[in-house]
This record gives sequence, C-alpha cells and structure tokens, in this order.
Amino acid sequence: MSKDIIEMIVDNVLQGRRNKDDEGIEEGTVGQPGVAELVGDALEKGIEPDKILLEGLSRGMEMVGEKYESGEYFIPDMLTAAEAVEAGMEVMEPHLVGKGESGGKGKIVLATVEKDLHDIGKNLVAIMLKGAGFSVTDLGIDVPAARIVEVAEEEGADIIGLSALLNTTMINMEDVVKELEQKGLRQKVKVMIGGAPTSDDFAREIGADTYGKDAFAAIREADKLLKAGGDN
Ligand code: B12
Repeated sequence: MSKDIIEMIVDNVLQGRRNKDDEGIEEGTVGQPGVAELVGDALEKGIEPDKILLEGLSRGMEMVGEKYESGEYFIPDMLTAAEAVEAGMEVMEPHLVGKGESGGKGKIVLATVEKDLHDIGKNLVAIMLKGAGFSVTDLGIDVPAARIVEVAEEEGADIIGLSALLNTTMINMEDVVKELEQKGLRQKVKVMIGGAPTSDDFAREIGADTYGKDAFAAIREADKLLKAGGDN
C-alpha cells in the first residue's frame, strides 16, 4: 500500500465511503476498502485508537466541513461523510471502551441540545469518555432541556455533557442550567459543554461549569469536575 492508512481513512471519509461496497465521489471505487475496513486494518496493525480517531476520522470530518464552507461540498456530501465516520466509530468502539475502569469513574448524561441534529462530535466524546472509565448515557440529538435533566436526576448523574454545533442552538444549553436550578439540582450536577461554536467564555456566560474543546479535553474536564466535586 503506497498511501499511509490514516491518509486513506481521511480520503474515504471525504469520499463518504462506509465500506468496500460503497461507490465514492470518484467512480470505480467499489471493492476497495472503505472506512470500516481501513479502521479495522489500522487497529490490527497496532495503530493507537486515539490516532485513528483524531488524525483519521475527526480530521476527515473537519476537512469535509472546510469543503462545505468553501462551497465544494453540499449537504448530501456532509451526510455521506458523517455515515462513513459512524461506520469507522462502530469498529473503533470496542477497542476504546474497556480501556478505562468500566464505568466506575462517575456518571455522565450526554446529549445534543434541542433543535440541533449534529452528533458526530458528541458520539466521539461518548466513546472517549466510556473508554476513560465513565458510565455514559447518551440521549442522542435534539433533546429538550427538561428531558436531559429528568434523566440526569433519575440516574443520579454527576455530570451533564451538552453538545451544540449551531449558533442558533447553543443558547439552548442555558435552559439546561436553568432547569437544574429550578429543580434544586444545580449543586448536585455539574454541566460540561462543547461543540464548535461554544467556548470557555460562553460556558461562563450561561453558568455552565466547564467547556471542552475536543474529546480529549472532555475527559480531562470531567476528571477535574469530579475531583472538585469530591473535595466539597
Ligand atoms: C456534518 C455536518 C452536518 C450533518 C450532521 C450529521 C451528524 N450526524 O452529525 C448534517 C448534514 C445533518 C448537517 C446539518 C446542518 N448543518 Co451542519 N455541519 C456539519 C459539519 C460539516 C461537520 C460537523 C462535524 O461533525 N464535525 C466533526 C466533529 C468531530 O467535530 P465537532 O462536532 O466540533 O466535535 C468535537 C468538538 O467540538 C468537541 N465536542 C462536541 N460536542 C461536545 C460535547 C462536550 C460535552 C464536549 C466537552 C466536547 C464536545 O469534541 C468533538 C470531538 O473532538 C459542520 C462544519 C464544521 N466545520 O464543523 C457543519 C455546520 C456545523 N453545519 C452548519 C449548518 C448551518 C447546518 C444546517 C443548518 C444546514 C442547512 N442549511 O440545513 C443543518 C442544521 C441541522 C440541525 N438542525 O442541526 C454550520 C453551522 C454554522 C453555525 N455556527 O451556526 C456548519 C459550521 C457549516 C458551515 N460553516 O456553515 N450538518
């Protein structure tokens, strides 16, 4: 193989090829390994899962974003690329989960906020947190604040993790903080936010406890929050 396997993963995310049966943007690709097979090969070759995630799947999706922004790609291209990333993550998950202390570190309820359908970043965060030993309940996309808080209460969650990718939906994160306050749970449950339009400043503005730039920061920040909680 002349091309580096990580580069091939990036290429196939850009082509939106989940597996060998998919046709990509370029014709004549059917039969060649797609993202799922390439991720499997990379794992077999002993390439670190973190590298596959960050430099392969995540990088590929970032490049799709750049192409969308420059007008080269359209929404259907984003969707097929997203499906290819999902296919790769499915192969990755068992290799990441179980690296940690299998759920013993603390409970996290994770969701993409109401009216937002983006979930690739959140799913990556979920996999990495599970791999780091947290127990994660992933509520999916477009989840109303009341539902997130209800589940966090039922499950006795330590942390609520919120994702938003749109300028128009990030503000819905504040509703979760308010809902926790209204239910008298704010002292019990920490709130960690993330997603491209969010920031440390925004977290402070809406009264969240912390912001994580990426899936690795999510682990670091969750660890810090639990440590701070434990010291109280
Ligand atoms: C894929 C994609 C889609 C897919 C989503 C598929 C899916 N299953 O997720 C589809 C096609 C559905 C889509 C739809 C839309 N999209 Co879109 N989409 C993207 C795209 C290209 C990539 C997002 C992505 O997956 N990135 C890769 C992941 C790995 O990165 P990430 O999400 O940022 O996550 C990382 C961190 O942010 C962080 N993180 C994320 N969540 C969390 C949570 C916590 C707790 C923590 C700690 C960290 C954390 O960790 C992650 C891993 O490192 C971006 C472009 C971009 N540059 O981001 C546009 C983008 C987000 N979309 C955009 C828009 C406008 C839309 C639409 C409105 C388009 C339309 N006209 O219909 C719709 C809205 C649908 C809706 N209601 O949500 C804009 C948003 C502009 C804005 N800031 O408001 C962007 C930026 C593109 C652009 N430049 O115009 N989109």
